[in-house]
Amino acid sequence: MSAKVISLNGLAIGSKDQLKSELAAEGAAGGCSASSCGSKQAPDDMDPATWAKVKDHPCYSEEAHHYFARMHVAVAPACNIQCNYCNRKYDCANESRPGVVSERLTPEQAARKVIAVANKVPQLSVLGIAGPGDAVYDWEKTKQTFRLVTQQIPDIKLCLSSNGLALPDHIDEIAAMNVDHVTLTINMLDPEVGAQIYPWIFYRRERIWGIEASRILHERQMLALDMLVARGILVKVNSVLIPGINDAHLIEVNREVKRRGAFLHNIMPLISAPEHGTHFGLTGQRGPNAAELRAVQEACAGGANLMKHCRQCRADAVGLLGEDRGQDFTLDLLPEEVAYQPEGREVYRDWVSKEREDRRAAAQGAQAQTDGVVAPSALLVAVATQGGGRINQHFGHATEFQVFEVDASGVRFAFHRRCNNYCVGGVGEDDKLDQVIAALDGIDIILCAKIGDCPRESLAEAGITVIVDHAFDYIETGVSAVYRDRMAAVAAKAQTA
Ligand code: CLF
Ligand code: SF4
Repeated sequence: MSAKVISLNGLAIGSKDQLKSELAAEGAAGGCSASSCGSKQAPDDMDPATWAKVKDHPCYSEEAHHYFARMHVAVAPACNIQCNYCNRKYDCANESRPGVVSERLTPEQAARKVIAVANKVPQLSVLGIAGPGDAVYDWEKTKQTFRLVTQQIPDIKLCLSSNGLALPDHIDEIAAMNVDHVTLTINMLDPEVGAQIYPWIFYRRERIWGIEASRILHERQMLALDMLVARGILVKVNSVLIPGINDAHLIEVNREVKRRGAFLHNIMPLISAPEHGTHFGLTGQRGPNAAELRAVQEACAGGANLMKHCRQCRADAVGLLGEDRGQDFTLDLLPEEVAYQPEGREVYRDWVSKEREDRRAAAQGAQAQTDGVVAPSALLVAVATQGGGRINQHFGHATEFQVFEVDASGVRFAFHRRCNNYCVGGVGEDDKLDQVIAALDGIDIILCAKIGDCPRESLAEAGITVIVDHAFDYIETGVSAVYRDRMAAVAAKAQTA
């Protein structure tokens, strides 16, 4: 562990005691005052070559998303299909949240932006192109961007997102460019289902409508998946869950993409509102609620591994998943010329590699203490974290909580819950607290670095216990400890009853 606290763009790294003293100083300077009222560790079943590909990719490894950042550059506006959940004026809904227009970039502008971000955000490990159209249909711009960036930053991972229709035409170039990760959005196997999602496709210079369009799209998507897998490229399949259209069908999709060798399946909730101007938004097609999403995910158990930590980020997102620093790097803020400075990323990687070993050992130690606990039920523990795999955020500053399920067999990431931060400028706002409590419905315990008396009491009234004793511990260590304490209390109560 490092001997002193280092701050890398807001992520304080150092020993727990050092971080605690930083917190005390910060609290004095304006943290929430008491008076104001989102795959696992290196899996044993993963071969070393695959682990080497995913260990620094925040989307392909749940563990990596605590440490590494991705950035998207919006260089690919053109698309060759129409999805009923997409309005072309907005970001591609396959890999982004519709609603905010991206700043479109030329490949040269994009390369300048990536280098500027790499110099300022040492966590950066992946460059993804996710639209705002289709990164493979708009191939020349995608290819040129990757070429310009890798000339300067050879170790950056390249990631693509596509609907798959054009992908077989570019498979050899994709493989030759060392693209290790490709996301295919596959919402159906059955063209009858597809016809309810896609009105048309543009294929071989022709616009094709209806079931025939979906039949071609399905065949091309399966071909794309097979070709990528055959070349050793890791494929994540994204599926948009559309209640009443493909919810039950996605279980078949999950089984089929597993059979064909997909690495991960990411089932994303449809985001639909009239103001997005999409067909679904305008016709009242709703997205699933959290319980419906979970039910489909649970029904997929035993099939392709599920990604559960997706944040449905924008086509120009920058930063750790769950944060978006895109507004810090808009074109007008970039220098005209920028040279890559590799030192920050190198120092950070060295630190991460030591920290990971330490965290893994701590998690194993915590689990060893938990072994033998008789568990009447699992607990859901929400963690306020700003990265690094630690419990290191004030309750009032959290704009999302990562929720872990824990029982006697271990600690697992379950899902995340978003909210508006309760505390602004050191003052908590009651109406925001009500929203945060609603967002945390069903949670048993919150672990955070600090909280005021007022929100703690309101949360207790809602049946949620807040614990700060594990501030700056690793998440697994803190979650395991509160689980053991809770189970010990349950056992003691049973004995006295
Ligand atoms: Fe981007 Fe997608 Fe690559 Fe990740 S996002 S192209 S695989 S680098 Fe990640 Fe964002 Fe979810 Fe996508 S959290 S929307 S899964
Ligand atoms: Fe929109 Fe992406 Fe679908 Fe194309 S593939 S229509 S850009 S959501």
